Amino acid sequence: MLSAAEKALISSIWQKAAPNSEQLGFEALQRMLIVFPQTKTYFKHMDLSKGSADIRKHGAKVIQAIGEAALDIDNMASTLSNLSSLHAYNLRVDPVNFSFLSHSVLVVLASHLSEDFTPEAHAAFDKFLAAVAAILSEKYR
Ligand code: HEG
Repeated sequence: MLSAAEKALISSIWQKAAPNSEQLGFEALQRMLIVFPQTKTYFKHMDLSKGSADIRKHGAKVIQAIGEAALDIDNMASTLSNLSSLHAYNLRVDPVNFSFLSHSVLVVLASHLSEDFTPEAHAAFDKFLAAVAAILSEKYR
């Protein structure tokens, strides 16, 4: 459950990140694939060489979905419902992998937003990403 203060922090962080979101998404996805190489098994059909157009394109899609959830936090479950079905029924992404992506997104936000990414903002965004992951995992099995 996100408090009103946490929702305000998430919204403010997203507003700062949004203008550069495609780059952020690319960096986060690339970081996940390098730091947690077991995640590569889901992307065998893509060019996973560093800086590839596939990583750039997919990273942009992922961060856009995170941004849509952030813009309408109170309706996150319905915003993400189709993606939840996709990940559970079609892609069958083991839910453990969501924490790898969340970690990577947090590191990239910290590196881009620097002092704006306060410990309180970090905590709120971590909680938000955990909520996104819970929604994307809830139809699994
Ligand atoms: Mg997923 C597709 C979002 C975690 C593996 N993911 C997608 C798509 C979006 C998305 C928007 C495109 C859907 C479409 O084309 O209709 N993914 C998304 C979010 C998160 C996440 C928001 C977590 C916050 N995904 C995730 C993780 C893995 C994964 C952790 C695996 C380690 N996603 C995955 C794969 C595809 C998508 C394999 C299909 C890629 C393709 O073939 O185009």
